[in-house]
Formats: sequence, structure tokens, C-alpha cells
Amino acid sequence: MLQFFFEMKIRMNAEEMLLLLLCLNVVSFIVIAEPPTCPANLGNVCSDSGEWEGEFFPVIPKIKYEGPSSKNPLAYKYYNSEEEILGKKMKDWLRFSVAFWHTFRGTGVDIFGAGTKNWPWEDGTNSVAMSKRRMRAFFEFLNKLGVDKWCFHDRDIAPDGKTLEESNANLDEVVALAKTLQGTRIRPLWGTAQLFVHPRYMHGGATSSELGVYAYAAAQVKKALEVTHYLGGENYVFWGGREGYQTLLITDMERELDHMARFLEAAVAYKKKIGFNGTLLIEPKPQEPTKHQYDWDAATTANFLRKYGLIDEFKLNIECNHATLSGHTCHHELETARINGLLGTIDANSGDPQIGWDTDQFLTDLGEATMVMLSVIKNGGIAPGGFNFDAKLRRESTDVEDLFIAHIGGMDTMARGLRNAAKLIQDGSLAELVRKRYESFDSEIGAQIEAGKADFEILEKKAMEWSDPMVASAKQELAEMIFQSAL
Ligand code: XUL
Ligand code: CO
Repeated sequence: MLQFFFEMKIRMNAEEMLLLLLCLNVVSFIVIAEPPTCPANLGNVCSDSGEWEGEFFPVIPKIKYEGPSSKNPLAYKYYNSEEEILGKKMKDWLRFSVAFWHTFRGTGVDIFGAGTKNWPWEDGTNSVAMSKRRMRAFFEFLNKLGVDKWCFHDRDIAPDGKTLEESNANLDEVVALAKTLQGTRIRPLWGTAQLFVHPRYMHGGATSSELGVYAYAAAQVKKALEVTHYLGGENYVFWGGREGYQTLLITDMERELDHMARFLEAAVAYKKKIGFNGTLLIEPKPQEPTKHQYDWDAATTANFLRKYGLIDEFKLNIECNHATLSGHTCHHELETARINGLLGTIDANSGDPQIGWDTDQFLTDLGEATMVMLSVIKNGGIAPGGFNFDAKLRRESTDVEDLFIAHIGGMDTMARGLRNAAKLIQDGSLAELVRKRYESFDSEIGAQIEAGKADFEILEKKAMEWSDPMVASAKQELAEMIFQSAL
């Protein structure tokens, strides 16, 4: 190229040269003209068209695995999707998903202050055109992260209309675009209906004291099941944010719980009717926004499902921040779900030890992640469930790249948890401690007890024969030492 310019320069005067350069510039513009871009972090406003198809994150590369020594914030250091851990690829253990609501509808608003995020693709409206543009940005985000699952509420992907028919039409239009953008690789981990923002749901949806609201909620869930099925979703979640009460003085709790069960029965019937084979899940949470939410924790929810004969139709979506709000660890909730055959999927996030509410932070605690993965491995994985980042940026994090960094950090933490848990399992010392602790039950009489064949008379005879038993140390500190050594 340089040689070419050099020869031309000898033959041309300055004006001719300038003309040539201008022409070349025009030609190169025509040849390499790309769809308009919407650069991140430059404060630009994108084109107004909802059909705008430019690149939303031109300065963000496709996120790759670079290994633990990498200092690149836009690279995975521990999540190596194709690497096998305990006979399964990391991507198949972890099955990551991005939550549409936090990542693309979160504005940073809190009860004391306005939103802080000024994403360049947002135009300040809640129009269908804006929803479609946002959906394009979302899928570019997923593709750049290399994540192939997503979770959504009906009303965060498309705006409410003036009537139910209009809301459904809005949803259909946005969902049709999402279906195209999903291609063959991406599918919803789960969909759900948002039954908590609109004032009509102030007393709940399925547990509202108003019949009209019960019917409206049913219609909304019906449609959300249909679109989740249409998009190839693998699960459907019920989070009953307002299915609870503020005071028992005005609440017929028995009637509300009966209504909730009838509502869920109808959802099961409709799921079968439309041929949706995805798993239905309940996401426990003790309170917030209600003072008392009926799906308090895994054990309460399991009891509800058993009482109403729904135990075989549902599993649980365990959220770590909800677990701590109910006074448990995430590990406890996962184990409770697992031993009841109810471990379905996980909302991977964490709270703050000093703050008493649902802060929905990305999980970054290695000990916590390792315990979570111990449960998941014991369960043989959680497919068709996965790890959905029900987590949001802090209000003070306002760069577009923070959206990427937060997910990369969350994914790497879970990946480290998986690696650590695998180390502990392969090492076997923890399992050996547990085995030894219960080994007295491996005896003949122990087996009789576990088979339900040892009555009190038999046991009394044994107690007299053995006299006062020797009781071994629990070795908790040793267990903690072994656990820490894997982190
Ligand atoms: C709220 C929460 C929800 C559900 C889906 O605390 O976790 O976002 O995950 O409705
Ligand atoms: Co959640």
C-alpha cells in the first residue's frame, strides 16, 4: 500500500492527491459501513429506532477463559466451560443464566434515591420499541459472556398494556423477537409472571382477597406459561412475593393457602394441556415485600406441597439471599431441598451480613460457593435447573462494563466453588469423618433401627446390656480445617 502511494505521489500534484484520498475514504466508508453502534461508557444515545440493530457493547470483547494468572477483568480466570470436573463439563455443572430484570431493568433506584444507571441504549420510555431494542442489547450481552440461558418476568421484557389483551399482544411482539435472537443456542432457564409490581396485586395474586385479582393472576400465569413454552424454556418459577400477609387480624390464612394450592393445581393442569414438559418450581422467601410470605423456606414449602398433594409436580428454586433472610444458610436450604427430592434450580446471589434485607448481590464468597457446590454435586447436578444470577449491580456501579465484570466475578466464584468441592470429594477426608461419626449405626442393631424394625423394648434391652455408651468427639474443628484447605 505504501509503495502504491509513493508512486502515485510522484505522478500527482497535491490537489489530485487530496481528491484521491477523499474518494478512497468515501469508498472505504461504503465498503466497511457497519450497522450503527451504541458505544458503551461514552454517554452516547443510540438511534431512536426500536429496530436498530447496531452493536451495543463495541468496546467489550467476547469473554474468554485466560486462567488464574490473568489480571484481565474481562476474562474468566476459573470458569473454563469445556473443562471436565468429576466427569462432567463445567458448563454442565453450572448451567449459568442471566436474570433479565436485574441486569437490563435495574436502574439503581432505592427507597431514598433515583436511578443511577444511564445505559446508552435506554431512551427513558417503556415502549414496545424500547423493549425490543433492550432485548437486542440483552442477547449481545449473553453472547459476549458465552452464557446460553436467561430468566425473565413477563412484565420486565414487555410493557403492561391498558388491557390484558394489549399486554399479551405487547408480550407476543417482544417474545417473537427474543425467539429469533435466541437462535439454536440460547433458551430460557425459566420464565415467570410478575405478580407483585402492579397495584392490583397489593393483596397478592393467588392469595388475594379479591376474586377478580385471582382470575387476572391466573390469566397472566397462563400466558407466561405459554411464552416460556414457546421460547423452549426448561422450567417455570413461582415466586410469591405478595402471597402472604401483613397482619393475621384481617387474614383468613387457611382460605388463602387453599386458594394458592388451587391456583398451582390449575397451573399444573394447564402446563400438561399445552404440552410444556418443563419443571414447575416454587422459590421460597420468608418476607419482603410481605411481612410473612407463605413460602417461608424450603421446609415450609415442602410441607405445603405435601399437604395439597403437589409434591410430585413441583421442585424448589433456592435463592441464597432468601435462605439467609429465613435464618438459614444457603447450604441448609439446598440440603433440605435435596433430601426431600426437591432441589430444582438455584438463584445464585448473596446478602450482606450487616444488612437485614434482600440485597441481591453477586455471590463472591468462596466458602459459601464451595458449600453450595457440595450440595449440587451430591445431587448429581441440577439439570434441568441451573445457576441464575438473581443479582444486581450496586447502586454506585454505573459503567456498562460493570455489568460484565459482575457476572464474570459471579461465574468465576461458582467455578472455584465447583473446583474446591471436587477437591474435597476426591480427597475423601470429610466424607470419612462423616462415615466414622455414624459408624455405630452400621451394626446389626443400627440396620434394624434404620429399617424401622427396632422397637423400644429391643432398644431398652440393648441399653441395659451395653450400659453407659462412650461418646466420640464430633471433630468440628478438624472438619473446618479440611474444608478451609480446599479453598
Ligand atoms: C425476589 C426474587 C425474584 C424471583 C423471581 O426476591 O428473587 O426476582 O427470583 O420472581
Ligand atoms: Co430470586
